[in-house]
Amino acid sequence: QEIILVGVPLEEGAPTRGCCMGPDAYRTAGLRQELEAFGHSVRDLGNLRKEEVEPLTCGNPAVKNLEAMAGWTRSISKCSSKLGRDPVFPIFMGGDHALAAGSVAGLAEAAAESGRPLFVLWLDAHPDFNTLESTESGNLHGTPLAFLCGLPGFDSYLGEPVRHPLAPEHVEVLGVRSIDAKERQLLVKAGAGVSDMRRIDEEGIGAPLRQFLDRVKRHNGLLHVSLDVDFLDPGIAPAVGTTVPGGATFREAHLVMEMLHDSGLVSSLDLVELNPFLDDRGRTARLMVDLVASLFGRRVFDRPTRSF
Ligand code: DIR
Ligand code: MN
Ligand code: MN
Ligand code: MN
Repeated sequence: QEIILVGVPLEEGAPTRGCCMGPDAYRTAGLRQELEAFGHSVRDLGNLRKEEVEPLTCGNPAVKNLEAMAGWTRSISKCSSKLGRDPVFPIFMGGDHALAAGSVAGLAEAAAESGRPLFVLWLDAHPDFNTLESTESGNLHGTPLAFLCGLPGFDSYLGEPVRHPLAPEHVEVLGVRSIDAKERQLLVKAGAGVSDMRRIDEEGIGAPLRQFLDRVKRHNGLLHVSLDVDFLDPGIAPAVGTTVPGGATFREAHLVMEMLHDSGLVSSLDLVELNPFLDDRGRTARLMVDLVASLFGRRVFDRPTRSF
């Protein structure tokens, strides 16, 4: 299956500038060459641009860059709904996590036509489950998952409500260690799956992931993975504006990617929140490329097939 790289130089959702350089950092770190080296065919479509939109306002004065958010969501979702209908594997190279509002909205449309349910694995220190009303920071990268689950108040993003909201029970947020009070209420009420760091410490990161993958498999689902750099511990991945201590280790992160590969279920990927301006000689970008390699089958030894 051909891998399609799409650059999305969006940075208006994050509090710190610099995510606009993310797509080129992945190119410089050799994402394409790494995948080609073990036999995948890769096409890089270059970078998307945001659409111009009508003037937009909302009731919460804290909200920042709403028009940019809407312009990006519309252009990204058009691209991703097209790619979702093709027999390709899209990788969206961000850009901050606001990107996922567009990538997943478009993929959800394509999935609805295919008749298969779309599942989403959100690898992140944060659940990104704020609404335009609940957000205190006003940074819209904290909102895409609430938007995608169909919470109210987001009509400005696409100019209409999201057409195919995710079923919250088809969502798993893995790695959470920072949440806002109202965001927690919204997330619990919606009933999306969450595995926080406490659960990962007690059970190991493989247990919640295996349960989720079993569910995807039983439903014959498509699986989108949205990987936020801050899922990783800041000690190994400093290039992100919103570091939170206590993140996934090198080995946990690779295990997640290897299990995802073995499941054969993953159909699309976001790489988000990389801020090359904050990196240390490119090591975060290179780690992200290595994680993608694990997701696409790089391994030390083959394993006996496990039935997921
Ligand atoms: C916080 C932080 N919940 C917010 N969110 C972040 O601003 O809404 N998401 N950093 O990645
Ligand atoms: Mn995020
Ligand atoms: Mn995050
Ligand atoms: Mn179901």
